[in-house]
Amino acid sequence: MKTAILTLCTTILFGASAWYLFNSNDSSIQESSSSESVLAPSVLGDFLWYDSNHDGIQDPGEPGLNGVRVHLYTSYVAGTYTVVGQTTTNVDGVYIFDDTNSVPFEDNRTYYIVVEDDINEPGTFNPTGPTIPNAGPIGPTQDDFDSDAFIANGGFPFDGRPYIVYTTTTGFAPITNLDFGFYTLCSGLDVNIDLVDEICLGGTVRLNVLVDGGVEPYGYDWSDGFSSPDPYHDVSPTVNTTYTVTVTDDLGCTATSSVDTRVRRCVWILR
Ligand SMILES: [Ca+2]
Ligand SMILES: [Ca+2]
Ligand SMILES: [Ca+2]
Ligand SMILES: [Ca+2]
Repeated sequence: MKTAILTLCTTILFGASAWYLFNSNDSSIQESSSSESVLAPSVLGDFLWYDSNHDGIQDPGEPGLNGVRVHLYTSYVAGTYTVVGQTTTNVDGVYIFDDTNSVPFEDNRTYYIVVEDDINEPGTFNPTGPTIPNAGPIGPTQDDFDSDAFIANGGFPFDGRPYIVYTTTTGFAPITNLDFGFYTLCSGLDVNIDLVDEICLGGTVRLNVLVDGGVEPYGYDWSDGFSSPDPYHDVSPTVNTTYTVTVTDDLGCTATSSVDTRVRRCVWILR
């Protein structure tokens, strides 16, 4: 009696799979029916985007980031990290690690997905950093629409770069909710308060705030507890007082400025 040789081939079309059974007794080939399912290929991904409104959520109209190098690391020896996969985002900002560009994924292994390029706000030279991670309402689809990236800072060879840690389990399935959102850093926001002359005791003076850079609208929070959407604050100090304003722009970036007021008794001469 001859022994049948089982040959299992897999054709991968983004989740659609088929197997083929070769029978050496009669050289026939049996193909699986489309209704039969096998495990989908293991993938890790899949999105880098610019979080225009800095809410940590993938909103309609927010662009994917094209041509960004993404590497996959793992550690086979404690303290040593090896690149085991490399890819580049496509025109839609999508990255995928699978059998074509990484080692086969192992069960119960920790992988580090690292963005290797500096990111600028699309169309500008404004540097960006990772947006708010794990934002949005908790629910079964939260991870499909949030960002998961932090800046690495743990003795990794990729310290200082955006990264996501993911540990596989057994029966590993496609994972496409490991996403990197970026927003513009706050370096451009500058705040000053106009110089103030001496104030007569009992008088009022307007502190005017000048803001440069950042993204409107701004909010103004003062050291005496006053908050306003307007760039001024009318004050009536009775003693010399330092006022500090903290300006917050629409991206959540902040900048501060202070001014000293000097109070004196004024003598009014009536004629
Ligand atoms: Ca957003
Ligand atoms: Ca998340
Ligand atoms: Ca996510
Ligand atoms: Ca995703």
